[in-house]
Amino acid sequence: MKNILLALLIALPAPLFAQNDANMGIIPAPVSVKKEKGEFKLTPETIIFVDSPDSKAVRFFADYMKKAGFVGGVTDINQVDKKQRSLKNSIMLSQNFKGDMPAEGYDLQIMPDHITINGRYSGMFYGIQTLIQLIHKTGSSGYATIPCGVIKDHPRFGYRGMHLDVVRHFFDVDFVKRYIDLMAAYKLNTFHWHLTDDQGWRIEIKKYPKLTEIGSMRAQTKIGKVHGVDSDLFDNTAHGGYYTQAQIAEVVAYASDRFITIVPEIEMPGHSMALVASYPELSCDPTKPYKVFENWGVSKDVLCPTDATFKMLNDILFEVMELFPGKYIHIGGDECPKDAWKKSDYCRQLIADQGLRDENGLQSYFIGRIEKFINSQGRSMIGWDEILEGGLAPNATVMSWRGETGGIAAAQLNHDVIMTPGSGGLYFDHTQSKSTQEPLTIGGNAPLWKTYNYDPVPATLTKEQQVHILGVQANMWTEYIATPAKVEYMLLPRMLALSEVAWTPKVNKSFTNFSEGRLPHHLAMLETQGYNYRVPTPIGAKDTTVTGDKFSVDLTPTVEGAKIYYTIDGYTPRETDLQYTTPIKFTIPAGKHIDFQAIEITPAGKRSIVTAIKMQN
Ligand code: TNX
Repeated sequence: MKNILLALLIALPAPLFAQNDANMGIIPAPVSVKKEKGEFKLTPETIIFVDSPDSKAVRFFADYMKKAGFVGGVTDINQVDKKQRSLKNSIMLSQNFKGDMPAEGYDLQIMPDHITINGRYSGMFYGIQTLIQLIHKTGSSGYATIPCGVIKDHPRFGYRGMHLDVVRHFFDVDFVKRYIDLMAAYKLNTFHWHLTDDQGWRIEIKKYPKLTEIGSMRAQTKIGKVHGVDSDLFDNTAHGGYYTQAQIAEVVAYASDRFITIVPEIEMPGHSMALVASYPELSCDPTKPYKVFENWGVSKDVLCPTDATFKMLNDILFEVMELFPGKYIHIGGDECPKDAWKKSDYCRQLIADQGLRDENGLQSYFIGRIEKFINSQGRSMIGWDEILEGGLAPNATVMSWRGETGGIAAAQLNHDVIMTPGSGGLYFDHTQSKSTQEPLTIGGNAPLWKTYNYDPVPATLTKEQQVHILGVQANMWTEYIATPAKVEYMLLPRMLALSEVAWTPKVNKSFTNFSEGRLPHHLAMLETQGYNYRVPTPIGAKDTTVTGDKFSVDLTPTVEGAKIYYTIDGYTPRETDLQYTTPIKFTIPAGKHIDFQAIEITPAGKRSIVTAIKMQN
């Protein structure tokens, strides 16, 4: 038993920082942490008391502990005779405590002889996530230990989102669940599932089977960048996939068990070439041949605003709403070229009949009609910030992606807003450093510090308008991300920074404490769980040129247990080179230079990019 606990708890030796760190190593940093002396020892005899055995949070914890080798299960405290109750060596999960708690909040008390978590629904779940992060293995006692402290916590924002584009590249149910696991561990609560686009249709719609028969498969895929050197090269390999309704239901339930709501996105009227390829009669020119888009960028083949189109979209949305019980349905609305509408007599007539100004007005008319249907079903609509152009639909929530301008304008119109600007480091398809050693990406630069420092609430808004900022989301567009390993590389560690943006009070944030004090342990834990991630370059190492005759290089690994290797002979460092252990002093003769190059390699063999400090005199 003892050994099982040792082997399976995702525990690593209690790191020094956890003892020193003011946040006890927790990500996202809590609202308040009071460290206490001592530790709780988790033993096979520990009793887990609960007062709501059937709640989702309790079931999650019971399942987690079982997988970790703890066979004791949970005990309903109401079934235990009052006189026989002893809290000694117990963990008490209480949802029926007296008093108020901020939304999604929890209190966690760890004392040497017992632990208590008070929290309701997601609040209890987040208390459990924090507790799991605090479980460490010690060398001496052989049991897992949890450092003592008192934590009071609740999120800054109610909407804490992570998006995944499963169209440009398809990812199967198992991977989507893995992604959801990560979100849950870091207290994100909304999964924006981008299910349809020009390059594919990924959700079974019973009434329109051609959507998946035709629309889920593209014949081939663009190689490299749209405007790259060989911009007319394709891979000659079919790519596709879709989720059956049963699979969707499975993922919705899996997410719900982890207090994650899914926002499904069905793109319209643009980004819908897969739909047009399946049902050409919904385009403005049904005589044209259409195929599922094989290129990246924006296709000009969009939906025509006919009654047939609205009927089919309503039918599709109806099935979508049956599958996804959440409040929000995302209808895209972004990047809709108006070329096809401009050429269409039907559209010209519709603009005149409806008294619209132009094609932008027609886009508003389109979105407005869809919103009416969504609202009639008791749901709310989200759209990308283009839905502001030509007039905003009355109840729409705006997702601001082209900077914050759209979000600010929408909040000033008293509409709800979710901030997700690419300029704020929230486009996780952007590169994580300016080094040419980074893998192919769409471009842009979104280093970890940029994501971390983003603040979703623009100072230009009044207090009343700021209330409309529901929260924040990062987006994972996958044009240039074809594999699960690369999704994880682009996601981690930036998603941990996002989690702190979404959860932690601004005054508690510190990039140095996050990246140097807490992240190294989390990356080591993620590694033991089999996740891929980008190994941040060692602290103190960056591409730079310095001039002078004397230098000292002082580096620290960014992942617990990782090693740094270096060269000074111009060769790329690797594990066969000298290991960096202590600061090194260099003296550079006049007119000479030395290139100090370093690489960090983790216990599992993951490698950072190579950084070079050119020291010249
Ligand atoms: C813009 S964000 C898009 C996506 C692309 C993404 C690439 C948005 C509403 N539209 O279609 O995949 O840029 O970064």
